[in-house]
Amino acid sequence: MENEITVYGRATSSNVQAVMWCTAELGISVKRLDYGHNFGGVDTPEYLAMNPNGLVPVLIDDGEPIFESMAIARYLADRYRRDEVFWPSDPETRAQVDKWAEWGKNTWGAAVGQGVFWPLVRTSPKDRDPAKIAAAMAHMNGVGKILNDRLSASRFIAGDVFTFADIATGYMLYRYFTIQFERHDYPAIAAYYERLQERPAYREHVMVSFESLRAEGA
Ligand SMILES: N[C@@H](CCC(=O)N[C@@H](CS)C(=O)NCC(=O)O)C(=O)O
Repeated sequence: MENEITVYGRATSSNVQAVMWCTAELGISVKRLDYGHNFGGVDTPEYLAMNPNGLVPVLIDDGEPIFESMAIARYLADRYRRDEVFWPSDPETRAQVDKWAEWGKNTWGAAVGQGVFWPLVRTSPKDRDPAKIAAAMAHMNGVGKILNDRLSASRFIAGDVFTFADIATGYMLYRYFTIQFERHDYPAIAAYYERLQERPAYREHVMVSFESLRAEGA
C-alpha cells in the first residue's frame, strides 16, 4: 500500500492553507489532521519531536517530519513535480519562480500579517497600538505597490502562467480582501485575486473563515 501523506495543522492556519493549496494543485491526496490553536496538540513531547517550535504545519511523507510551510511546499513540488512550468527542474529557471515565492511569503505575506491580520483580527481593540498599526499598514501599502506594479505587467506573479510562486503570494490575499479596513486601490492585485478565485483548490483551501481566530471584540 502506498504511504499516506499527512499534514498536521488546522485548516484556519494560513501556513497550513498554503501547503494544502499546493497539494491540491499538485494533484496529490493528503490526510490533514486538526492540530494547533483551539485544537491544541502542539505542545506534547510527540509533537515537539516533530517540530520543536510547536507550530503548524508539519508534514510526514515517508521520511522524517518536515516543518516550515515553504520547505514543505518546495519538497512536495520537487517530489511530485506537476510540470516544468509550475516548479521548473532547471535551477536557473526555477530561481525565477522561487525568488517571487520567497518574496510572496516573506515580504508580501508578512506585510499583510503584520499590517492587518494580527492587529485587526488577532488583537483586541483595547490592546491595539494605533501608531504601530499605521506604520505596519503604510509598509504593507508600499509592498502592495510593488505587487500591483508587477501584476500590471503579468497575469501571475512569476509571469503569465500560474506557478508555485502564486501559492506563496496568493495565500494571504483572502485575508487581505476580507478583513475590514481602508484598502488602498490596487486594481491589478484585485484582478489577480479574482483570477486565483477561479481555482477550485484556492477556494477550498484558502478561502476559509478566520472567525474562530478573532480576539475578544475584534
Ligand atoms: N514559519 C512557519 C510559521 C508557522 C506558524 O506560525 N504557524 C502558526 C499558524 S499560521 C501556528 O502554529 N500557530 C500556533 C497554533 O496554531 O497553535 C511556517 O511557515 O510554517
